[in-house]
Amino acid sequence: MKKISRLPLLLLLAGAAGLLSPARAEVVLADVFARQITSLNGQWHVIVDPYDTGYFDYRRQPYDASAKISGGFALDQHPKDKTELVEYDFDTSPTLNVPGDWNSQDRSLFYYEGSVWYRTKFDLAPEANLTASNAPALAPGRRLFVYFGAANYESDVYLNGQKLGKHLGGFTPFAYEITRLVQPQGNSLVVRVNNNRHAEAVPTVNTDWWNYGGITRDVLLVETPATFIANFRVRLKPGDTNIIEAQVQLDGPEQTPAVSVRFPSLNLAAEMVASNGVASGELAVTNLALWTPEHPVLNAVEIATPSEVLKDRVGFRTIATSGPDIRLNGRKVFLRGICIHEENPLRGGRAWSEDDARWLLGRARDLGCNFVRLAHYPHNEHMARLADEMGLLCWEEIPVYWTIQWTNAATRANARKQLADLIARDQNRASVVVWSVANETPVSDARTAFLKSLVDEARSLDGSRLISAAMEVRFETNAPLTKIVDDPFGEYTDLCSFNEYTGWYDGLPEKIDRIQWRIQYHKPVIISEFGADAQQGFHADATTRFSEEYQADVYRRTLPMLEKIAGFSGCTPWILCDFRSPRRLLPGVQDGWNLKGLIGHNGQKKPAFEVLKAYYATKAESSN
Ligand code: GCB
Repeated sequence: MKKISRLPLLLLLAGAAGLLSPARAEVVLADVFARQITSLNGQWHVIVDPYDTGYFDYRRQPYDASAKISGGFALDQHPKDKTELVEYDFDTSPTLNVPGDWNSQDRSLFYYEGSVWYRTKFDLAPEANLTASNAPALAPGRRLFVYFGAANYESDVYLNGQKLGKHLGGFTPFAYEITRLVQPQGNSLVVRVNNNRHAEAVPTVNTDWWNYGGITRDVLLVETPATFIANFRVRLKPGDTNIIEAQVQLDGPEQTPAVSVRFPSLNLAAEMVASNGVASGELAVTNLALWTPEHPVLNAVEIATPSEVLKDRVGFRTIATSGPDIRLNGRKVFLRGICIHEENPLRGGRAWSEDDARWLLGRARDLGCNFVRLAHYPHNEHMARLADEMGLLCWEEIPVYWTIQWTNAATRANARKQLADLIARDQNRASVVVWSVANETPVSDARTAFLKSLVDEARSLDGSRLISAAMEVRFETNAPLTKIVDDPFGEYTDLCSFNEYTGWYDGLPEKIDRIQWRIQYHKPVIISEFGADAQQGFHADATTRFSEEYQADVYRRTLPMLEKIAGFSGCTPWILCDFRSPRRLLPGVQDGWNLKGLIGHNGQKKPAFEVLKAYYATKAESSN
């Protein structure tokens, strides 16, 4: 059992316990690593439950259908005596590390899709400090939350036998209040994580990446005052680089407290008063050093209420398009990018830690990138935070991938929530310049209406970034050498981005040299994918599939072909590293890996890495 020292007392101006909102609704807790947190990461006991025995009774009715849970693993029971029948036991069950996907931790779970129950126990107070068994777990007026960075895909969360909530979506954070449920000692936190694929889900059943299941990111206890800063946004006022706009969102009974926003190193501060739990203000600034990939200037910021100070480091920059150009701080920029999956090929499995992020972004840096596409779902928060520090622009994306149930209202609500939660988490990251709402979706009216609603949502939540999606290219059968980009959805995006696989899915590499382009949009063109599979270390001539020579040839021919496109403003070839995919089954070659990485799954670079690196070096030089 984890022992956690008593959370410190703090005098508060507001927050009678009786006014606190009840647990069970999801709560926004942005900038979570800067808060008063206690990690619940570590070994959790797990029960692999392919039949959902712990969730449903034998009539297939969920045990948690009513407020009082009627049975099942959520109760984390032990027999009271030798006569009682209890057919599970977390204490004697094996353990898995949290964070971590189950697939890469236990060979028998490699292909597993279904439910796994996780349980950890924690104390808030060491035994010696307890004077009575009913001693309060928390100091008066304090609130406590349990926060999950992500769990894939469906999570049912229970504390001490009470349901906190159900979360859908494998890549965005969620948190629940546990103020009234938490005990000084012996708390049982149980999570059923289910990664079954569903047609109506986001993503749907068909993807070209591994369906890693489990609690894949940090789990934290977060303590706050009664009224706390749920989120904040500081950014340049659109159209004016001499004004910083600040907005602070509070959660709690105090709706009108004083709120200050300070930038100590800039000698700037604004005092505001919240109204209905939201405070807004502006700070005039002169000669602000803007964030750029070359000089990623981050400024300390402190958001304060009478009961709390939340700190962060933020950069300021502008991003806009002008006809076929992308302008960063008003200067034309070429995006030297690469796609990245959230996977650490060396360790195997989902990437989640700051070290993983450092490794992945470090390799992008080696390649000469100033841009990364974090495909195809929200990556962990460390990625954008580190990109802020390293000066890497980011494209962030939600898993609206290939086919989705375009007319299903629940699917649309799910996609919108994932988008909103991503924006809420990363809206203060200067590195993030693109919100992408989809990848390679088939053209239809229903799909375009679905995606348009996501664009509207992104613009209403954050109109300060570019909105995009990876679209597809087509050609007429009588003119296979003319590639056409005329997807009607391109009307609604700021960038004209598309994936293009001439030389791999379409013909041999020599075809690349003969391609002409017909692009309907007068917008910056970003090639969001191109590439070819290569087995690291396999050598042959440049027409032999899966050889390093073939892949390098595709890169050598594609780059000059892209230069012919009017408005060509950048690319993110597919992909930095080989990654696991259950669709890639060629024995002895793929064996469950998509081999389009510029780095193999042994960490070795393939020759195409150097081809792209040399190209990016010339692009970097010509932009100086
Ligand atoms: C694509 C998809 C990407 C695949 C890639 C491939 O167009 O967007 O998810 O992994 O092609 O390797 O086929």
